[in-house]
Amino acid sequence: IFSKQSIMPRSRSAKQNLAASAWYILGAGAIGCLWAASLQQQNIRATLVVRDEKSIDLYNTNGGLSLNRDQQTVMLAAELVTPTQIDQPISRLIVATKAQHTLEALASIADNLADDATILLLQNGMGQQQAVVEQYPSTQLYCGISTDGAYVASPFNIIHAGAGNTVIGRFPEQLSNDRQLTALLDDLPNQQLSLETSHHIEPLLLKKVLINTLINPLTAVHQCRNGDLLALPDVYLQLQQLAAEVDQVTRAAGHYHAVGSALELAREVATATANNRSSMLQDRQAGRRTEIDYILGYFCRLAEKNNIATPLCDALLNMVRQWPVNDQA
Ligand code: KPL
Repeated sequence: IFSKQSIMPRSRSAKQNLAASAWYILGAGAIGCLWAASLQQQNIRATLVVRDEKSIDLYNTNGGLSLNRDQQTVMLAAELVTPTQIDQPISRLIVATKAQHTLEALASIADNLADDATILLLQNGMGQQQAVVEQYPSTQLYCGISTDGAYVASPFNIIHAGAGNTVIGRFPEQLSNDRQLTALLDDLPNQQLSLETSHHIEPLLLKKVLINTLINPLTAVHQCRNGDLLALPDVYLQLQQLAAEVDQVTRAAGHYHAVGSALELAREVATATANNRSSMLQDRQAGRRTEIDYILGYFCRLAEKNNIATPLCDALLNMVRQWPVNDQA
């Protein structure tokens, strides 16, 4: 592979950054590669942890990590390792796997994970955050909620199609962590990506999972784009029923004030992302396991806890869980 120096001339402060310990990244999908590339562009070391040598071969064949942004393609050299090749303590870790793979991915590098490591989860879904807190209680956990649109055109070729922003906050929320949050942002690709901090990440996570609950399963079931949820009358009827069930759940759980009317939220997002194929639709069409248990499943568990009947939520959950999965996908 080419040397990093030939790709990116470094500034003095960049050299200092490169001397700092690397961010390790679990999950070499669109978001993991986008962040690896953006970190490298900002001269912050990034090491992608991949499952096996096959991924390293694919990376080498591609000649590195290619990022297309604003109609320009840059080639970058991230480091790639498999879990068994890691020979240093990991003090900074980004998890960009699918929600359901979080614990398994963390377990693969747990021997190297520093007790007080900073972990940043860049994922959809709800439930995995609490699981990480319970299994790795002495780490510093942060969550990022992103509206960046990125996809993998082919292995290690990433298209950053829609520049969004990422809001990052401590999980569980903590008072007066201003300095830590600001320091974290300085250590992240804040010149390449639009990053913000929040002291109240939990309502934002809830809102995001609510959006995904309303949009993703229905678009995946009907194999339609987000905007079709409003345009197709039969599908819109289901969206209304789903939203009514979700409102009952958020009211009973005391979250309604934080998230508001589900139908309004769904209409707003389906309009703004009308042409998108939701991530769950993409997973279904590619034969990948979906994140349903951490999206709609989260609301079904909340409904059960609060004794609310949610027939449509339950039916959709069962239906999506049964889709065939190709483990090679
Ligand atoms: O986050 C999304 C997803 O597809 O997972 C939305 C916001 C629904 C956009 O497609």
